[in-house]
Amino acid sequence: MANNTPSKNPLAPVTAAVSKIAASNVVQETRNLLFHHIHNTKESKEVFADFVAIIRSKPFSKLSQVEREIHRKKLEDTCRKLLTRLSRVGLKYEVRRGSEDLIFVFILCPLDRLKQECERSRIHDWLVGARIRDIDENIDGPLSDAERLRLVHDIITNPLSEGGANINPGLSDFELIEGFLPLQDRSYNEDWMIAWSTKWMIDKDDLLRLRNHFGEKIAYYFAFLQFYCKWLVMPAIAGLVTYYSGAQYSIPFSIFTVIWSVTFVEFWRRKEYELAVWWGVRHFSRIERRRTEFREECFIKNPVTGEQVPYFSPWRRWLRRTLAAPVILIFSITLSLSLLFYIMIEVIMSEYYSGPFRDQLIFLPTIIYCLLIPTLNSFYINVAKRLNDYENYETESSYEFNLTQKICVANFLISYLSILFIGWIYVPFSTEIGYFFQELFNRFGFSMTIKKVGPERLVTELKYFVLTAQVLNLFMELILPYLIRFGSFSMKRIKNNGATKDGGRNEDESAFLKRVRKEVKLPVYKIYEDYAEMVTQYGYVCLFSTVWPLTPLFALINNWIELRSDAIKICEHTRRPIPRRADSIGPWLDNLVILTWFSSITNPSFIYIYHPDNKVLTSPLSVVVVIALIWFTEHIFNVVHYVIKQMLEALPSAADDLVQKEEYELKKRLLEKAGISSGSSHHEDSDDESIKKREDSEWFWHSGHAPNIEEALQEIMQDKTE
Ligand SMILES: [Ca+2]
Repeated sequence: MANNTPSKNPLAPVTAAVSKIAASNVVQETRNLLFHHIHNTKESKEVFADFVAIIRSKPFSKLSQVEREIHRKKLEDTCRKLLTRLSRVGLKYEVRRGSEDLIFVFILCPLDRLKQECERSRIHDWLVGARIRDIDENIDGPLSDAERLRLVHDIITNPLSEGGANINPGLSDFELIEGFLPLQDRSYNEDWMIAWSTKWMIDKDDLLRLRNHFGEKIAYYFAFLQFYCKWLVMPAIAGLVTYYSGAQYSIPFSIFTVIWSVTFVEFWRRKEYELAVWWGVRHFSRIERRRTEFREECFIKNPVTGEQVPYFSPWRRWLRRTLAAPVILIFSITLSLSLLFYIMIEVIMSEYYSGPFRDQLIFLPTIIYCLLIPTLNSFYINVAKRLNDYENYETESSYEFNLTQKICVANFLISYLSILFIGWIYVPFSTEIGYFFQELFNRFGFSMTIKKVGPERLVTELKYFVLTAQVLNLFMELILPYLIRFGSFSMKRIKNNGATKDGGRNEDESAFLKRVRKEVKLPVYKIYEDYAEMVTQYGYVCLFSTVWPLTPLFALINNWIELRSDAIKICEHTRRPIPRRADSIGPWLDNLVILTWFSSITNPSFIYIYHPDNKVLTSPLSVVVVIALIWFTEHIFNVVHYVIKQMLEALPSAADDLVQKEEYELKKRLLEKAGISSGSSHHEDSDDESIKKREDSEWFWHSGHAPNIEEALQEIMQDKTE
């Protein structure tokens, strides 16, 4: 297949030279140059493909004759366009019918094309200052799985002007394409799960392996989880000691919690930067590509590169953001009121009400909660998405950042509001609230009893939230997917009466297609949910540990399991994520900072209200006193935060050394290149796993030429409904 990449590349002169070299080499030569491989003697018929494009059609048997023709035409157009674009950028493809409503287009990037893209991407990164190592660094060595997939995904989705095929699932011409799916690497997954379930701690090398396989974005999540888990050991021990010493609302433990939170966040900031340097993604945000959904106002000249780039005025974006603010505010108020309404009903039913139907009415609050809160929340998430789309962000990370911040408002309200309400208002003013309801009930002729509510009510509420949240999450992530799959499997069995057509030309292919179908059925991995779970839990630890000192211990136990169960989730219960780069945990760091700041308010406030030696809250004046004290501690917190930050900055970091070393090496190598020394920078021979797999699956791919588009279409367009 020809390697005719469109030449409107911004780096045209450089890449043109590169592609000339690449084009002159036959696949075999490049392969020897680029990757050193060992023949795999073991007979294996696994197909090696970079991606599967999933095209979902409507089931033909359910359409009328006319609709069928229209849909068939649309399907054919999509496929034809897809295959044309793929072959134009030099990718190989094979088309198979997956099932009645699925078409699979398997995509493989020839090695020479991969090398070409690798160089293009490296040069680009290097020019804009994202990488500081040499541009041909690593090119002689094997590419990591994550890098290979990312590059191929770039070729598929990059705009035509940048040498890509500009295929974006779900948009205009490619509406019927559901997405691109990298296939799970079963041997890697198996090794991963065995490794992590047989050791106590995840080390640096484990994370590197993870990053090489799934990309930095996923690796950052696990790095954060591991780091957080390690840090929880300290408060867990302190909490355990406090709990068994019998001290209630312990002041030392409370101060410890706040200082621990600040230190944790600042240390993570440092760690995050070290990882970015170590993984070579520092300054990645500078080179992030534009979102396909981004709509420009006009084109302007980039002051650095001199290229014409699409532009959207930041002022206009700010205006749009200000429009979003009242919407978010109104929703927050509605959600808060609904939550308060629910809590009040719950309190009345469980503690005051003693009239008729009490046994039945006790379930009323749960029913209200289940009907109201998830509905409101999903409605809000939809609105937030629309608002965020409207704000028209240029890069994926800025889009994600703003969406996360919007959604987190709701998340935090749902997670913390009821605990705060019970701790700050309900328990301290229980007598007043009790009299109010007694009067109200009497007016309607119901009877009720007033109970004095003690601080244990707050502890019960917190325990309920912390423990149920953890058990529920584990169930949802680990057990529910099995149940759903088992359920749908048996349903299918009953429906099909055991007969499933596997398709495929031979046994190996049938088995392969069966496996692909299975992976396509799985949901897409949403990293957002995993982060939200962890950050919410961090909130419970730093905001409410004073109330129940065992909170960090339970968080620690949960997270140790979480590290493993999330690994299983990615391997077994979701599609393999497309590797993405990242240089931090993004918006979540800011959420950690906000929660930490908030902990400087909640911790002292609970001490003032509940400490056994303190009897302040007896008059309205005491409320003023509490607020004044909180204001005071909050200021102390800011000073402490500043000091810790300064101290950390003064400490030398391993990352700084690494950056300096890289800069030094780079200069040295550039000098060598300039002819001062021979540039013998070839890496050690290494066998690349993916090369072996690639060769073993050659039977699947048409040799030399890709199948003719018409020929390929024939394969899938035959009506298999009869
Ligand atoms: Ca999780």
